[in-house]
Amino acid sequence: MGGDEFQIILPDIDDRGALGDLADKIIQVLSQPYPIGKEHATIGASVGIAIAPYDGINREDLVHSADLALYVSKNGGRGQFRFFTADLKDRAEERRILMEDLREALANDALDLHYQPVVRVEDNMVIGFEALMRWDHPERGPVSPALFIPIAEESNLIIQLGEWALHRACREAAQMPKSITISVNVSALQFTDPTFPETVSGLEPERLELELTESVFMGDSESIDFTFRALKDLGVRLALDDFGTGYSSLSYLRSAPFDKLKVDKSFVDTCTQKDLNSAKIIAAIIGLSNALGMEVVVEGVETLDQLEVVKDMCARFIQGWIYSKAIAIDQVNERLASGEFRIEPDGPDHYRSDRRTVFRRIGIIHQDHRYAGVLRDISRTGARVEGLLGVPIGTQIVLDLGSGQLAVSTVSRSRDAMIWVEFETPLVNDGAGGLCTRHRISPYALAAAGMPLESLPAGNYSMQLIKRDDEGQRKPQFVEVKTPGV
Ligand code: G
Ligand code: G
Ligand code: MN
Repeated sequence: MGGDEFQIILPDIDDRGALGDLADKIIQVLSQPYPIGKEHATIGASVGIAIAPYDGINREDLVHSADLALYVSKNGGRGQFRFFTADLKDRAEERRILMEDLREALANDALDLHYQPVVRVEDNMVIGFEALMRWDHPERGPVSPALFIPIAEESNLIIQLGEWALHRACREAAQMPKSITISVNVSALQFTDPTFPETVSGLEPERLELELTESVFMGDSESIDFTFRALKDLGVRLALDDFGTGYSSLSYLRSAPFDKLKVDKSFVDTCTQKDLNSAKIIAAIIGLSNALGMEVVVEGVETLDQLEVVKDMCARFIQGWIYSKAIAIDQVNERLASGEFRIEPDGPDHYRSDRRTVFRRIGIIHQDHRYAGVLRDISRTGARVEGLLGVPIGTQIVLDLGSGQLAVSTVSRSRDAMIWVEFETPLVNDGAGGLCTRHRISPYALAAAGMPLESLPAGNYSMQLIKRDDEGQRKPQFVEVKTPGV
């Protein structure tokens, strides 16, 4: 398409599960390092997906939709795919506003750092902290760094933001006991800035650890080598964050001077599932780190059963909610002042697999009626929905998740206005950390079936299609209850 953009046209596939898998495969294949003479080059790929007729019926619209999806996919970090959704246009505007607010927050010193303890498993001692940015937006309330860091990375703002975090963390850590180390996240863009090593100061270097992700290797290899050397000369420690989620080429470990690996939370999430290899992978990463003389921290342990597995794999250091979430500096200082900072592990017994808590307005279709409901949580296989009273177990309903996504479901439990359902067909990964239905129902088919006008997905289709036939409808069988706050 020009520059570094390519277009792939696939006839007759609208299965988003299959398309997502294919996108992942394309990204993986393209992201292998390429040998060029003695060097190797690593390129990445991002994929945006639009599907006709849902996302456009002519070439221009379809390409434009794919382009918007590609744009969000790139912003989500490297090596991801995204499907087009109708709200992408609004989101671009939303991000622009948030970026302005963030700039202002930084200028007005309205950001904060919290500290998540890193615990030594053998005696529950807190040996260090990871500094994590927090932003309490005046209107929106707390905004996650998972949302605002990628926005800051769209501009130079991340450089100032990162420098702020680094200096704040060093200043606060300087007041803590000498045995405590502090980790600070460093964005790839910050790392590639040639002046970055000059900004690293303010704490004994051996107490400061910089957390980098593999994306730092995407830049120009000469300047990467230069920065690594400069940082090593300063004597700061380097950790490779989110290990195992990218391409984790072992050649990075051969050439880059890391002191520590941080095992990504995604392995811990699934480490108690016997059918997956996560526990073995954790063990292998720990073995690899030991062999290379690196420390290893396992991240994201939340439950007691995960803790058992991770301990069995001989993990020595853990950072996770089972010990503590990130806490404010006052709390850190209070605990450190009262002598030894030890934390007993405490959490739920089991991890509830991939169930996501949400709060979103959806439709519940039963026989001829469409009720308003609120989606409270959702997993691949089922959901919890609020809004209908007294629905018997075994009732067949259809959840309208929007944009033509209809999930045929069976009620498995119900209490007051809350119902639990199981899906006939499991949902698939939407590439953005969420879930979507494998197939969508075309707006034309929905309209032809008499779907009320306001329920139709946003789109520009001819009005004759939208027939409404109110005669012969049965009475609603269930009582709809309003959920406050929606
Ligand atoms: O704390 P929380 O889980 O919400 O953080 C979400 C993400 O934001 C994590 O990936 C974390 O690494 C990132 N993050 C938090 N603080 C900083 C920071 O100061 N700099 C950078 N670059 N990333 C951060
Ligand atoms: O990408 P990075 O590894 O920097 O992300 C660290 C983030 O992971 C922190 O922002 C922290 O809030 C989050 N985190 C740490 N432990 C847990 C945990 O046990 N559960 C969950 N859900 N998040 C965690
Ligand atoms: Mn981190």
